[in-house]
Amino acid sequence: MSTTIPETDHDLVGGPDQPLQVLAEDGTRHRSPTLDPLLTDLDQDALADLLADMTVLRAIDDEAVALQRQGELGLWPPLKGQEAAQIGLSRALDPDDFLFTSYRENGLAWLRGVTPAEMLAVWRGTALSGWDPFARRMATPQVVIAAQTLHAVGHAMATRTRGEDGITVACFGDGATSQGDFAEALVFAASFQVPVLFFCQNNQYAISEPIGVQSIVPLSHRPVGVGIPVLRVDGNDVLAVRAASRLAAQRIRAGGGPMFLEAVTYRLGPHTTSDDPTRYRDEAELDRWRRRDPILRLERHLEQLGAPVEQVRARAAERAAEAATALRAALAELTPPDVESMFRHVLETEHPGLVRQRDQLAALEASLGPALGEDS
Ligand SMILES: Cc1ncc(C[n+]2csc(CCOP(=O)(O)OP(=O)(O)O)c2C)c(N)n1
Repeated sequence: MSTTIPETDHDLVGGPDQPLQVLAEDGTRHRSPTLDPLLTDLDQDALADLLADMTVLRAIDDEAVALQRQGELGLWPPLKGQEAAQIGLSRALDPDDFLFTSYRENGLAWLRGVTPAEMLAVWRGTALSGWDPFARRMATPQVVIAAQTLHAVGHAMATRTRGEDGITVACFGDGATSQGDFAEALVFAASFQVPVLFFCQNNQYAISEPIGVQSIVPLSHRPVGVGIPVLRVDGNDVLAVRAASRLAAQRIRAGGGPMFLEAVTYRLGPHTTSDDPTRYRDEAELDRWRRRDPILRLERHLEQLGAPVEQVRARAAERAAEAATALRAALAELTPPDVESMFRHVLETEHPGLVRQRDQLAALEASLGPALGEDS
């Protein structure tokens, strides 16, 4: 039996599901009765800062891709195109708020003060986990798709029980919404009115699976079914994401229960540096989304405001170059761990199976003699 795959990509074409937008593609400012009241604090300098933030994220991402191509990193999941979503969310949160993310939110990690060495360690293979989650108020990247949505709900329940301030945010992609973990997290959050924000960066693909195959309705329709209110926002519009994230965070902080925010965006690069996106999407689609580039859009807006855009761009480029240099320099701090350490933090008490594996590995290593490239 053959089935028809729906063609829709639920993008920005209008209709009742049109995402909230403040900046049009050409940089023109729309009136948004929902979002405008949350943007009154933004003067030209604040807009220039947002532009610089996005430029920095793009630079660290480009640099990390280059490092991977030069053999310095094993893998990298590019965030290019998703800068507005990550900056918009980040700039709406309080330092106490706690984030649970997947592997693509390296921009959020950067803004949480994760150091370049901490960020690169996992991708270089010198650490099993990158940083102290409590110091950064951000768990280390989750690779098991959607698992962090459950962790976030549990964390949010715990903070409420302990009477702590701060909301919990679960960040994930469109593909994660197809997982059972996500459905369980939604139900639990709704039933117990948990102070959690579900933040979905819908970048249109779960590796090669387009959104039209994953869901025949916008993803933001799903939480409504369990009683979680939603916002759907243009994820390439940094002002809209910032305002919508603030709105959601305020509501959750005030005891309003969970919320779901879908940021409709696009991954301009490959899924990871091991992926070849030309096998599953065409140039025309890419061009369409390049025109919606979040950085260009804010630049155009600044131009329309009569801001000194050349100067703003130059300052942003300076910060971006510093960040990229810091990233490359961090490689020097990353030394291979002692191999035996991978057995150390798995279980609290020693387990015979693990001890056997550790001894087998030690025997294998000893039988191989000095490692390749080492002076004998
Ligand atoms: C439970 C589980 N199933 C499958 C995979 C393999 N996998 C890795 S990334 C990915 C796609 C995730 O897509 P999405 O949630 O949209 O996030 P994005 O990578 O687009 O940011 C899949 C299926 C996995 N890591 N975990």
